Amino acid sequence: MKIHSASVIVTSPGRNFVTLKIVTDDGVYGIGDATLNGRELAVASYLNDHVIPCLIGRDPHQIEDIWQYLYKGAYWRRGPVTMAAIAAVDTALWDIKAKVAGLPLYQLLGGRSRAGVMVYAHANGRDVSETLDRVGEYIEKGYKAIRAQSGIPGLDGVYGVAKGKFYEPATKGLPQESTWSTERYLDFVPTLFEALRVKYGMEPHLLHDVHHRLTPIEAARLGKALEPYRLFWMEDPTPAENQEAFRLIRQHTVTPVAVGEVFNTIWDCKTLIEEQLIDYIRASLVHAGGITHLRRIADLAALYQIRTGSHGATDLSPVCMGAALHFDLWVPNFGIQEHMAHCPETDEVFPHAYSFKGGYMHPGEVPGHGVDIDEKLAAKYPYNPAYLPVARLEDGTLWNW
Ligand code: KDG
Ligand code: MG
Repeated sequence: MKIHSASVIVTSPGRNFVTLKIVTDDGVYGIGDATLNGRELAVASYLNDHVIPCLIGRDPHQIEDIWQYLYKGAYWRRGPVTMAAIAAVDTALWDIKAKVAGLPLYQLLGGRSRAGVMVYAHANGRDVSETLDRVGEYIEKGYKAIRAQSGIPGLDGVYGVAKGKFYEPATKGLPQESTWSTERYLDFVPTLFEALRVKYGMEPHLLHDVHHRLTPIEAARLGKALEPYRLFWMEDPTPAENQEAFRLIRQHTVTPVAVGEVFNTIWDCKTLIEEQLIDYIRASLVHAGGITHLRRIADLAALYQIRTGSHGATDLSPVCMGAALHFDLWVPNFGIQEHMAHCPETDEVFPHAYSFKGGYMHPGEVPGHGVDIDEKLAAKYPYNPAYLPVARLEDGTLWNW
């Protein structure tokens, strides 16, 4: 069996997605997500101009060799563009292998380790009362775990809070700017979680995303203040380029910490894992080199009782979601999976076998990863340039969004 051709499909059914399709000379095809929010065309070009020519004629079953070839062969290692491109190839090849075997992908990874994949939903509101209502709606729908984000008095746009019906940070035109105040945030967040625990008790798992906004000592203070509300996790408290900074957070608080949605490789989390500075690793299939690399990260994490909690925002396409659910069903040290529902247009372009029931998702039993792309429909939604926002402090200093 040989790789006959490969193509990149860029489509915008509600938001932008980049998808790689690899076709074999037997007519079997596989697809992989290559979406890098706000920088989509860089990955499309990397695939079209540099990766696809190297794939033609190769044996699609040699997933490991192709991964090493693309990683080591480029000479320039790591980075979000390179690793998203490699991830797309890897996911498409696993899809092909599972289709040829006639098995759902999780069976090739070692079979299922659990009955379903616990997912967390996103609840957000302009103020505490609206956020409380949204959390209640997800509890009604059967979710066991919910992330809560709220507007903060005195700040215009806050990360994770929708202006309209759906939260979607990437917008048309140049990047939107919002104002950030750590002081206002730190005073506010414990009041949100206190209200949530008073209303819903201790049972639902509650999560919160700090989105890289704090310094280590501020993160330590927040973690300590949130301890009475027993969060499932506090996410990305401080930018994680400096992995050593988490030592300080760890010394001060027992609130569990989740990090890694912007990571590309095992090297980004080596210290965090080996020194047990985090509790959940959030690296995703699409941004960390596909199944082949994510399972190396998960295996390293398992040595230190760190569990997975993969990124799953709407900018990770249904293709990533489907493949991630197979991974999650298998991975022994699974923790939780993020799931932000896609809009109906996206779901139509990417027909999928995965489903949700009672707080858990299941990838389905069809051969492969169970997600397809309707190319005719995809062509009706041309690329729509959009940027993620930036944040500035009240005095105008550029901050971490
Ligand atoms: O593209 C950026 C988003 O995926 C990110 O802001 C979402 O932080 C995020 C999350 O936890 O889902
Ligand atoms: Mg996040």
